[in-house]
Amino acid sequence: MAASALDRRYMAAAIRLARWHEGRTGSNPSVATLIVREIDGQHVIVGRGVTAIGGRPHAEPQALADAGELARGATAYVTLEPCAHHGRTPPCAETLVSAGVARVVAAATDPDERVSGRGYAILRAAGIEVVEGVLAREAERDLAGYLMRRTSNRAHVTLKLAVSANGKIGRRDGRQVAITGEISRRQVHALRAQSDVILVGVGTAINDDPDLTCRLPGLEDRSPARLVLDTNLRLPVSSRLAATARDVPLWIATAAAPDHPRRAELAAAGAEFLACDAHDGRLALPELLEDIAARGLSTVFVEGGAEVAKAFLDEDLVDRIILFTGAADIDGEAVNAPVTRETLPETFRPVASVRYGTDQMDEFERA
Ligand code: AOF
Ligand code: ZN
Repeated sequence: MAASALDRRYMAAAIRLARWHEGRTGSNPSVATLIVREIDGQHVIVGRGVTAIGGRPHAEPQALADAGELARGATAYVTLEPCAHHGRTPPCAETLVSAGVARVVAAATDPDERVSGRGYAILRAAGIEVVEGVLAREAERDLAGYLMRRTSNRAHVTLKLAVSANGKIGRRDGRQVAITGEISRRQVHALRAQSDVILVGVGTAINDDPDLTCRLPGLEDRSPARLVLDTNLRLPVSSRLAATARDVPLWIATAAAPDHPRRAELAAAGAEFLACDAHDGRLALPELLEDIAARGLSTVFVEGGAEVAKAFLDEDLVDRIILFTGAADIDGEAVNAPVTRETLPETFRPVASVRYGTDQMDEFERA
């Protein structure tokens, strides 16, 4: 049986549920399961599960435990193919079989080599009807970081840019200027909370002296690691990034010699170092993204500045662009945005466009 409108509706609900633990499941993707059955001619959700904080238990056993005996003969909606490997618990595909579900509707296929296709095979071998690929694109968008890490062994990159109405991202003298408003600022903090790593160049770190934390009420403990690209170790120990390194991880990607004097000072402040190769004074970004992925981290949120944004774009390492466009111009000597809505590479297609007060947010992803 093909997917029905009802299947898409429940899958959409499962995808929303999976977002609940986005960014909090370690190296595991946050996925969700809904158990749905007919009771007195009505479809009812009888079990819900989302990958637990830290990554275990998986979504399926939690949803099945929630449903209890009502799982027998029901339909399970899973945003990712159920796993087929033995971890600390049996494979989720086998748990679904034991619980006696009649049907499994799935969105994305799991590229994990221990799973890929095997989860579905276990279900089918047990006589369960499997419908694959329902709202796959939507689920894959949320799982983009995990899927990129599994298929390409590198972290997924989102580039955030705040651009004035006349296409500038700041003043040339470095003096700070507000481009976007309060609603956009909060959206950026929410985006930070969903990421595994926030990345800036050392120029931005010195000039703006940012915290790069998530300061939304209730989400203060959701700040990811902050990573500074700092070829020659110029980040001052007096910077706010270094001053807060004991509370929120600070990583410095550098090509500086192991005995560089500032290294010991920054290390004493709590910073960690990622050794990088540099070519012409620029850090090797593809290798850095591989390093990040090897640490089990999937998503990098690039917040500037212009040179860093351009370097990621030039090397075709940007997977998603989030462009905030303010209503006002930046007058005088100003820095041109590396991209604007008008000059975006053709490889990007629009996926969302929203007003935040007087600002415009446009989201694009690699086609
Ligand atoms: C599922 N349900 O909720 C999630 C899955 O380290 P482990 O044993 O937890 O396995 C991690 C792998 O489990 C991960 O790479 C992905 O393939 C799968 N994630 N699978 O059935 C879930 N989060
Ligand atoms: Zn599992």
